[in-house]
Amino acid sequence: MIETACALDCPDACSILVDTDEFPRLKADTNNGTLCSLLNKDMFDTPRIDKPTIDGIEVSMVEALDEVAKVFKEDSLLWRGSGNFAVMQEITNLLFEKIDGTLTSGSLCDGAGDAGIVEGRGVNRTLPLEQIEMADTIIVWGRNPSTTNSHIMPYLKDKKIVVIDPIATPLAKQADLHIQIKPRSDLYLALMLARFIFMEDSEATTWLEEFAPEFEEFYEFTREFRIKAILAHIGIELGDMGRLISYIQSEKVVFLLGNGIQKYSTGHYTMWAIDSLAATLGLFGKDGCGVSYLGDSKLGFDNPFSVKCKSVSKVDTPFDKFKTVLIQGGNPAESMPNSSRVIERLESVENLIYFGLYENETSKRARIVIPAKSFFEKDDVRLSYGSNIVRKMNKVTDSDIGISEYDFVNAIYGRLGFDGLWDEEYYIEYWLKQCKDIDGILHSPAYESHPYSDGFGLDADDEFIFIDEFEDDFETLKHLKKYRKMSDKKRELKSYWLITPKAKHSLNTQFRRDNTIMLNPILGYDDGDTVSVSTAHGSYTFTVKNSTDIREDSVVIRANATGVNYLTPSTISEEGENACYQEVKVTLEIL
Ligand SMILES: Nc1nc2c(c(=O)[nH]1)N[C@H]1C(S)=C(S)[C@@H](COP(=O)(O)OP(=O)(O)OC[C@H]3O[C@@H](n4cnc5c(=O)[nH]c(N)nc54)[C@H](O)[C@@H]3O)O[C@H]1N2
Ligand SMILES: Nc1nc2c(c(=O)[nH]1)N[C@H]1C(S)=C(S)[C@@H](COP(=O)(O)OP(=O)(O)OC[C@H]3O[C@@H](n4cnc5c(=O)[nH]c(N)nc54)[C@H](O)[C@@H]3O)O[C@H]1N2
Ligand code: SF4
Ligand SMILES: [Mo]
Repeated sequence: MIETACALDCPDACSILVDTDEFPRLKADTNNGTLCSLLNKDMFDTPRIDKPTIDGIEVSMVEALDEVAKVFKEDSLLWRGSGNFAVMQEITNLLFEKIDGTLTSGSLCDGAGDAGIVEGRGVNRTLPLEQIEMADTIIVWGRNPSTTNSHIMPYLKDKKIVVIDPIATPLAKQADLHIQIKPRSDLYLALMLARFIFMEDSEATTWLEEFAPEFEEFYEFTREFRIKAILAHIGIELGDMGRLISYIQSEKVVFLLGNGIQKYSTGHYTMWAIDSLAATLGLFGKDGCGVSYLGDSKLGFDNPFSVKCKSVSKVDTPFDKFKTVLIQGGNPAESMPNSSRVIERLESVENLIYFGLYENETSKRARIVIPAKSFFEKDDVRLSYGSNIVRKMNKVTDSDIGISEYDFVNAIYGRLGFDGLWDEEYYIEYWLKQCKDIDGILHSPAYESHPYSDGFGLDADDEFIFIDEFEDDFETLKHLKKYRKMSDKKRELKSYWLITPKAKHSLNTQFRRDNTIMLNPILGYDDGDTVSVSTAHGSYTFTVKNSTDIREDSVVIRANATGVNYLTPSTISEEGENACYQEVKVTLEIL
C-alpha cells in the first residue's frame, strides 16, 4: 500500500491509500468515510494532454523545454493557479527569481476574508476540527459544505445548525434556521447582531475586558446605524433576528464562514464585522467555540520557495505587458474575472506557455503547451486550509505523460546554466521536518488546539481590534455610474444579483462544465429558455433552470459554467487584493 493525499483545491485534503496493482482504484484513509466522486470518477474521466506542442504541432518534451528556455530570456511572468494544492507547485518561484521574472500578488479565492481576519486577530489561525466537533451550535455563513467540504459534514451532525445564505442550499433545507439573506448585506447583519447582543447585556464582559478592551467603542460604532433602516436594507424580519440571536447565544458556538461573504470589494469589512461579533460573544480560545474560515495553510512554515521578485496583480493581470507568460496549474481565461479583457490580454502575449493537465480555454490559446504530471505521479507535501494536518504525498504510479514541476525547473536550470537547485527530496524534507508530530499525525508548526486562547497577533500578546470604519458605495455610486453608461434598452431591464458559487461535480473549471443559469420561477422564464445575461463588463448566453431555492432578486451561475466570468468585474477588493466576482448586477434578455 502506498499512502498519498488528494491535491485537488479542497479543504478536506483527504488521505488516500493505493494498492499499486489496483490503481486507479483508491481507498480512503480518513476516519470519516469515502473519497468524493471528483477524485474517484471525474478526475480519471477527464482526458489528459499527453504531448507537448509548439504552435499546435506535437514535439518531444526535450524540444518543448528547449523552446521554453529560449523564451524565458524575454521579460517573463508566472501566473500560477491552484489546480494542484501541494507545496511543490511553488518551486517555479526559484526559477523566476533566477530569470529576474515577475510573479503575481493577490487572490482569486479567499484574500479579502483573510485580510479581514488579520485586521481583528492579527493572524489567520485555523480552527481545529476537534473544536467544531465540540460545538453545540454551528452558524454556517456563506459556505456550502455539503458541496465544497463534504468531510466536515459528520462534524455538524446532531448540532443546532443555522445557515445564512441567499440560496436554500442542501444544508439550509435541513437547518434549524435558514436566513435567506440578501446578497452582500452580511456586514450590516453582523453589526446589527452585535448591537442587539450589547443591548441585551449579553456580551462576554469578563473575556472582553482581558482580550478585547475596546468593546465599548465597538458598541458605540454599531449604534451609528439605524436599526429600522438597516433591517429594511438587509430584508430580515425582526422575528428572524430574534431567533438568530437566541442561537448565537448558545454556550458553544462555531461560525463556519466561506467564500460567499467576501466576493465583494467590501469582503474584508464583512469578515472583520463577523469576527467582531464573535469577539463580542467571547468565542475565541475556548472549547467548542471559534470562527472557522479558509485558513492560511503555510502559516508558521519557513517556505523554501519564498523569493524576492517583482509582482503584478493576480486579479487584473497585465499579461499583455510581457513577452513570455507561464500559466501553471490554472485556467485564467475562464477562472479570472472579466474574461473578455483577460482573453484579449492573453492573446497579445508572444510566448504564452500553458503547463497543466487538461485542455482548457487557456491551453487553447497557448503557443507552447507542456503536459504536467498528475499528483499520483510525483512526490509532494499536502497542507490544508481546512485543518492543520500535513500529509506526505508519495508517488503512486509512473507515467510516460508529462513532467513534474521539479523536473521542469531542473531542466530549465540546466539549459540556462543556473546552479543552486537542491534535490527534490531536500525540499520535501524541508517542509516535513518543520511539522509537529501529534500522535503519529503530522501537523503544521502553527497548530494550536485552542487558537487565540492567550491573545491575538503572532505572539499572542495583542488585543482583538474591533471594526471601527467601513466604506460601501456600491449600490449608491459605483453601480449607478455603470448603469447610467448602459444603453436605454438595457437600463429598462430589471437587474439581479449574480451569485456564483462552486459546483458539485467540478473543481473550479476542472472536470464537468455547465451552461446553466438558475432563476426563481417568479421571473417567468421556462426551463430550457436561452437567455443573454449582461453586465457592464460583458454578456454571455446561458440556459434557464428554474429553482425556488433562489431569491427573486438574484440569479445563480456556478463557477464551472462556461462564460460566467464574461459577466464579472476585474475590481480588486479594498483589502486583500482579492477578486470581487459578485460585485455586479446582471440583466436578462430572452433569445
Ligand atoms: N465540489 C467542489 N468543491 C470545492 C470547489 C469546487 O469548485 N467544487 N472549490 C474549492 C475552492 S477553490 C474553494 S475556495 C472552496 C470554497 O467553498 P465555499 O466557501 O463553500 O464556496 P462557494 O461555493 O463559493 O460559496 C459558498 C456559499 O456562499 C453563498 N453566498 C454567495 N453570496 C453570498 C452573500 O452575499 N452572503 C452570504 N451569506 N452567502 C453568500 C453561496 O450561495 C454559497 O452557498 O471550495 C473548495 N471545494
Ligand atoms: N465565477 C467564479 N469564478 C471563480 C470562482 C467562483 O466562485 N466563481 N472561484 C475562484 C476560486 S475560489 C479559485 S481558487 C479559482 C481557481 O482558478 P484556477 O486556479 O485557474 O483553477 P482551475 O480553473 O481549476 O484550473 C486548474 C488547472 O490546473 C491544472 N492542473 C491540475 N493539477 C496540476 C498539476 O499537478 N500541475 C500543473 N502544472 N497543473 C495542474 C489543470 O490542467 C486545470 O485545468 O477560480 C476562481 N474563479
Ligand atoms: S473531498 Fe476534496 S480532498 Fe477529498 S477526495 Fe474529494 S476533492 Fe479530494
Ligand atoms: Mo478557491
